[in-house]
Amino acid sequence: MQQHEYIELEDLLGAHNYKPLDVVISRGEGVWVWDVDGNKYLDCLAAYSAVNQGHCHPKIMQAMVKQAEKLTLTSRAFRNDQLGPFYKELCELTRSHKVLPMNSGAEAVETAIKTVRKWGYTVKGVPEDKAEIIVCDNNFHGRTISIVSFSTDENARAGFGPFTPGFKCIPFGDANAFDAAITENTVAFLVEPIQGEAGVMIPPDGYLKKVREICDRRNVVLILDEIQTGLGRTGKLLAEEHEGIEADLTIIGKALSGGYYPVSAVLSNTEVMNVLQPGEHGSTFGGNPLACAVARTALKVLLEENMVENSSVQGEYFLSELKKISHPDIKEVRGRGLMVAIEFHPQVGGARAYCNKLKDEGILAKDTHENIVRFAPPLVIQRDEVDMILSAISKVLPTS
Ligand code: IF1
Repeated sequence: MQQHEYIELEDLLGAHNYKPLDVVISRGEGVWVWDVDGNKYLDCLAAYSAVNQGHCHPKIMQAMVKQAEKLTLTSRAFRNDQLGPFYKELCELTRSHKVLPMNSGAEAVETAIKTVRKWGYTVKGVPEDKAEIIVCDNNFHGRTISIVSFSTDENARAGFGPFTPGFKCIPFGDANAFDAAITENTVAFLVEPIQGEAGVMIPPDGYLKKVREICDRRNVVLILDEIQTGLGRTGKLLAEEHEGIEADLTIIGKALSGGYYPVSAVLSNTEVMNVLQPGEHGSTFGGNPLACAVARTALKVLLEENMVENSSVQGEYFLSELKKISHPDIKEVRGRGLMVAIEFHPQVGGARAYCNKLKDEGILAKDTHENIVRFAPPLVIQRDEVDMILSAISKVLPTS
């Protein structure tokens, strides 16, 4: 089949809930992907940070095949020989006490919401059905009805009501606004350490430290959504480390499987998760042996191959070089580790046009919120490959 035939099939038979770039990818390896015509691209999206370990990491693939030949799914009605070791390795790595394994990121976010509500009623003493969770403007935590109920992005929520109550939105990055928004019914604060979809929005230094102190003082559970920022993306294993704090609940997903399988988890380093009793929550595939085997190896290679350190080193280089580019179209460049963004001035006509030009230069990147292009390549990227991104960016910026 020709590239256009794949595109026509997708457009004819698929729901139009995405508007992808017209590139039909058929193979991936490390930071590289190839389309059906054999054109090679450097992947600067890494499947929204689900492929931090690089496309088709051989060791994760081997772990998946080995486990798939033995046992894939038992349901949690029985135990299996991968779940306990997965819990142990994940808890040791993240200094957590407990893990609740799920599949998609949104499911893990919903799990955290259910858990803190129950904690509010059974431990904090909030009246039944009165629990409030504070979230931030321009948040992105997934696409379920309850999650889009607290989205401030009309694109994500319009037409999907009625919505789930019990959420309050405050400005991101403002610790005083958080303190002022807390009531006696507030059970938790759910926030991304860096807002990804919003366009790599980095809060002021000390923000999360202040939020941590307020949560301690006001008996509010701090939930950090590290589904995108976690597992090395920002140059630390978890983005919370940049502020030297620990969340009460941490949500991870995406790169937890290196892109091989939907694996997510809620990590708890306090007693919050103990409120859940048998039969109160679960999922058919949550914690299945294949997911656990894949995740164990995905975590192992992340550490063994120093991907977190590489994210910090290459990210610092990438950002420092980007900051040297002075061009009237560029409003700001920002980032932490290999979570980087270029914000263009509105009058340049949208970042999508830049993504199409970058594609012609062999770089795949994704625009967000009209004027921002995100660059989040796999954490295995090397200096010469970062230089290829930089040279492509310089090429596509019109000579003033
Ligand atoms: C799409 C965005 C990114 C996430 C954070 C939870 C989830 C995500 C911080 C839910 C998922 C994905 C979803 C995907 C595109 C992508 C995305 F553009 F939508 F916002 F990365 F920025 N918390 N993000 O980033 O995890 O249920 O998807 O496993 O929906 O188009 P999920």
